[in-house]
Amino acid sequence: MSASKVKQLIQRLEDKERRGLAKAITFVENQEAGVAELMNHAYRNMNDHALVIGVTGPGGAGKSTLVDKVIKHCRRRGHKVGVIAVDPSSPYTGGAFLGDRIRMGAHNTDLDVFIRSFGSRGSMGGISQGTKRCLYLFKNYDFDLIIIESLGIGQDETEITNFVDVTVVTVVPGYGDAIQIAKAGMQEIADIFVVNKADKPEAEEFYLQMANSLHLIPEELRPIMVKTVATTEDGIPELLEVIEKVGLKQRSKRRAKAEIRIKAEIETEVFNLIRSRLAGLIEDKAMAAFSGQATPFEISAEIAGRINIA
Ligand SMILES: Nc1nc2c(ncn2[C@@H]2O[C@H](COP(=O)(O)OP(=O)(O)OP(=O)(O)O)[C@@H](O)[C@H]2O)c(=O)[nH]1
Ligand SMILES: [Mg+2]
Repeated sequence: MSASKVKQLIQRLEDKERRGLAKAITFVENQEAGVAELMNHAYRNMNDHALVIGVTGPGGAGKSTLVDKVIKHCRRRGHKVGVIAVDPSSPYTGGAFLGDRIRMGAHNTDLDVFIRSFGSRGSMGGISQGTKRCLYLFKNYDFDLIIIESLGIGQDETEITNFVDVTVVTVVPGYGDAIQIAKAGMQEIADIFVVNKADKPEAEEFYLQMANSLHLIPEELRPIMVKTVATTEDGIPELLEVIEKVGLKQRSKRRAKAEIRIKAEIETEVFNLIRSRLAGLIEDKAMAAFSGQATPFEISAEIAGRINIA
């Protein structure tokens, strides 16, 4: 993209124009020239207005249905909502992109709801570079709530907690027992545990089991449990109430989370840059090891030695 086009796009972000946001996301996704300028601008101009919620949990737990109903209830209160849905890029269906678009389709014509789906390809653990950049772009706008839906089953999701104010982990009866959920480390990342599909006959026992296992966690750290039936909207008002309450508390942790997040992000970014720059050199040098001229250890030490840190 030419420099003047990038300037135009930046202007559209400044004007908080919705189509400009869609365009910026596509531009960033395609990694065209000029992305760095746009992202630097977007990062510098982020506002702290929106409460950012992460909704994670195993596939099929009802995350999208839940998010859809949360949007509906937020719109009734006049809140503007942005959604970033990270869906597994399943090789069988080509990704759940369409599924999510259709499920959240009721809001397609509403300008104060902006939904964007991503594949999870290229992500090391739950939240991809694309999602992060998208979040920074969203934060240039006036959304009251930004929701990130991501597929996750525990440990690999710890990263997301530093990008959001409130982490909602969605579980369902039949997914496994409370012990398995504890083993996956889900209660460590959850601020709120949603037991969805509470209409299922086994839900009550599952809920009690979960509540019991959470009792071992000190009260100030213990996730709050909410029962929902996303399809019928049962429990959604209660969930919103809890989100608001937890959100107020969690906003004070923004600085601490930013510190962890920024370090991790720079690390990822630097390693990616170095990796792409060194790819050719490593390929060439590998031939030397292959023909017996040097060992892989000697070659590694030589390449690493080229990076001079004063
Ligand atoms: N019985 C029942 N079914 C539900 C409930 N919530 C969602 N479902 C159904 O569960 C299925 C999966 O729902 P989704 O909202 O797509 O779940 P998801 O967690 O977003 O799925 P992925 O994005 O593929 O991980 C759909 O058929 C929903 O209609 C619920 O509370 N009760
Ligand atoms: Mg979904």
